[in-house]
Amino acid sequence: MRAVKLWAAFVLLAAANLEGETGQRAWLRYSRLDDAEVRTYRKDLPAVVVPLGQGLLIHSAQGELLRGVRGMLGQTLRVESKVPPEGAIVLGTLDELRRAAPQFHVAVRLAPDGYVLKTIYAGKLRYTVVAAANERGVLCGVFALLRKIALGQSIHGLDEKESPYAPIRWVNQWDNLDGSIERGYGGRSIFWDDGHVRSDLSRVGDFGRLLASLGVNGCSINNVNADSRMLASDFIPEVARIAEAFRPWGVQVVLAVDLGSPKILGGLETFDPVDPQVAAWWKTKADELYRAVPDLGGFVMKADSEGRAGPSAYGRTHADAANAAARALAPHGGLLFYRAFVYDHHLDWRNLKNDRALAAYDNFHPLDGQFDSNVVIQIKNGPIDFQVREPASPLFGGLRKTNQAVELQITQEYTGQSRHLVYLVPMWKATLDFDMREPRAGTPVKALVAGKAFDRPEGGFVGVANVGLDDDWMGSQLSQANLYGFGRLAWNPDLSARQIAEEWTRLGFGNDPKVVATVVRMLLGSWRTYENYTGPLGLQTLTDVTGNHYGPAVEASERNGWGQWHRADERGVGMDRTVATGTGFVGQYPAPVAAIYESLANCPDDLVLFFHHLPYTARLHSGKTVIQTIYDLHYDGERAASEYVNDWESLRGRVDSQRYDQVLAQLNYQAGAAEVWRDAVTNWFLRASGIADGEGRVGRYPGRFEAEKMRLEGYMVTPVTPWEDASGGQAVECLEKRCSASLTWDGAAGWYALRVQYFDQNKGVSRFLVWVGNQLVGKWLADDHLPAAKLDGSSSTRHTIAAVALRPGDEIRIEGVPDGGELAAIDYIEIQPRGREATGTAILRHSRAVRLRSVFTPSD
Ligand code: GCV
Repeated sequence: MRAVKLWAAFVLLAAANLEGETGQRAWLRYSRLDDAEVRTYRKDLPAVVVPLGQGLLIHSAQGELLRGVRGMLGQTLRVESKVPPEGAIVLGTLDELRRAAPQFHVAVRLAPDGYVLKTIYAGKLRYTVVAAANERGVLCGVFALLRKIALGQSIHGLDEKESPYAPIRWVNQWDNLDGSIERGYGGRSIFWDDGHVRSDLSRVGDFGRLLASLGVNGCSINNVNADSRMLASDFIPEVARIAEAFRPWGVQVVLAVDLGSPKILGGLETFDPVDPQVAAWWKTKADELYRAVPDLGGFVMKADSEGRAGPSAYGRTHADAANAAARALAPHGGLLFYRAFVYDHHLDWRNLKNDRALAAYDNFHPLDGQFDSNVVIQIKNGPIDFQVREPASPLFGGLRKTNQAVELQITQEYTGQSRHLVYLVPMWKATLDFDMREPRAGTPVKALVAGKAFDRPEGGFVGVANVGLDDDWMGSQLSQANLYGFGRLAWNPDLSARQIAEEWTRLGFGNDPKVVATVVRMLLGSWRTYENYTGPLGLQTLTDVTGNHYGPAVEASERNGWGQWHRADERGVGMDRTVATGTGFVGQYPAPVAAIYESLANCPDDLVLFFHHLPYTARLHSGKTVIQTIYDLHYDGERAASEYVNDWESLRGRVDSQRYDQVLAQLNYQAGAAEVWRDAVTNWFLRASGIADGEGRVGRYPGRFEAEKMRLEGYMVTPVTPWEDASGGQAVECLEKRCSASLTWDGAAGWYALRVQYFDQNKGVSRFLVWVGNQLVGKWLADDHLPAAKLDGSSSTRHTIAAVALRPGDEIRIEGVPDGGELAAIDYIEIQPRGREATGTAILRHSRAVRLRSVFTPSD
């Protein structure tokens, strides 16, 4: 009986919490806990809070504590300025605490930003102490205390001490001053609009709070492809406003700067970094900046990369360039981050020894020891560019006398652009935990970047966040897990991917065990799923590397200077990077690591085609051939993606309706996109290799009718480029006002799902109507915002009509009504017996059906 009552209470409470949420509060929702938990925490938490000192961050910590306790426990703490003769929560730096409450005897050694949470008894009185080496640490401690409450952890007898793993925990934003964000998927810039700082910076404050809750202590506010205007004197007050919005959260502003600034902006004749005039310009500029923003974190610089100005213009080194700006920052305590993402994008692909992967190490290893002590080399996790899987960059092991930081990409550029669920923490862990065996075995990359391995003064973690003004910050609710995960890993890279996923799910969606188990399972499998259908075995993301980096395009990374090659041809696939016969990249690793990658016997299957060129018939460690593995993994990936829809549907009623619907629509889209990827890549390799799929799937699609083979009225057949992005390599497009494509059903009578694969270009909103005989059975708008103007795998998407009764002889007719430059193009229709179409049901029920009612007039 008691269990029934508890269950009923849980359901009621859950229902009360299920009204729509936008996602803007992210993991700081502070939703009301259930009554039993409220009772426990009210008992364990004193009623009074005592902030020690007048500091801005102490004030934020106090405010946050009040806000969190009010939200989760429904009570308002009393604020006192002195430790009272009753239990209290005491917040302060260790120095303040020693002064105000010497009787507490809190004596610990903490790194900057580290904190202690401690329950202290004075007679019968119980105090909860949040103390830290500095004010930011106090704020971190308060967020940690609130997190414990939200996660349902005991705060009864606290005795915890935490210090961050590394001093640098920064995010970069690639925001342009016009308000766009390079590789940003969560809307327009929170900082800039139309060439100026936004008048309303409330989202900057909100973002600062999210970052502070994770212990992130710096944020660069403009694109690394930097506009030199950032440093203009009349622009500095705009930067100062952003710094002001971040300041209460202890987040330091960082600027991306252009090495060419002394010439472009300063009017000098040169930007040669060793020219004394140039050095003087940097110094004057830094002094000016620090007068306006005394807590500026420093600069980040992209030079000699992808067309940016660089020291090579004057025959100088990267060390010359970095040191010139770093010396101007040094007197103010500022850091200069110099990006190791330097490579020649005009490489000759015909030369089999050329390899972009070599570039970072080749450029920076010889300069080890020549950088000033406030320079940090910012190194992407892998040697290429944020691909779906890369080995750890060998440069992490190649710098002994230079500070370094790892650059991880939170924004999902090559990993589905927030439209595909990809939880990146396992990928980052694979790099951070990788044993570089330098200087000795047992040296993970995280220890190298944190400066622990070679005792460097600076080091740590940088994440390219690219949040935007969208309510959900990232362009999708589930992508927030990556921002959360970055921050948690930057604080403590020893946390497991599961631990972080579980924390994030509980904080974001509550403690319902089914929600937690389901979401965590989806998150943890999602990288592998995406990798399987986009580029397994180390092939990297098989996408358009010189374009939108989104849909399938197997050959796009071949035969161009950008160098993301896989060298697939009719005999085999993979990039030979061995020392013995390839580009020699393997030789950049310390010898024990090189021994793993150089030999086929040791090289893990996951990276085998990154390091070796193999015939399609070669057998992997798994015992399967290369080609069969490519086929199988793409089918596995597509199947796993379609199962996410069912997984998520099982949470209906347990997650608030707004986020439930948004995530469901996203997962439905992903399931369709995964099939586009699967078909594109497997057909490409079938054509290249001439070797059939042992399971007979590739090239055979029962129930699929190509649009180009249907009866067409007005529709014209058109080739699709690349050919693998459309079934049969062709589609039909409508150059008239209205066109139709029809077929006569000659299958058995029964219930069927009709799945229309069409193209939703971003040039208009075309309409589609599906008729069976004279009956309209489906209609929708092509109104998604996919990153594609042309017909290809990026614009290809699907609409499913869940259950239609068909009889032999029925005419099925798809009508398309173009709009703007969008030509209502169709690839094919698939007719599947109902029951094999679980994902389609969901589309109709949850995403489109609702919209259809409002956008079509009854006469349609
Ligand atoms: C900011 C990749 C991205 C670019 C990005 C660059 C970089 O090439 O596609 O958009 O530019 O990396 O990290 O500098």
